[in-house]
Amino acid sequence: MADYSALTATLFEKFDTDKNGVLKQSEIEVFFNELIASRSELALTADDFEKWYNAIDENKNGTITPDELSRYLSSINYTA
Ligand SMILES: [Ca+2]
Ligand SMILES: [Ca+2]
Repeated sequence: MADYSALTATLFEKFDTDKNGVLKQSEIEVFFNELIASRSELALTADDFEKWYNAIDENKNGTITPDELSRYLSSINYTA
């Protein structure tokens, strides 16, 4: 499995605007919109956001940690 830690750190640098180390929905929604635009094979639409977010938020505590995001990036073979 590829190492997504550097990529995850880059994405947190970009999207964790309040710098608290986790991503809330409003922060990662920007990334979601980029995925809709750039990864058509994921077949995502704006309506899927809630479902998509909950799928990444494995422990369902309402925020995305670097570990959770890293596993998601791996699952879709994300490349920057
Ligand atoms: Ca944050
Ligand atoms: Ca979580």
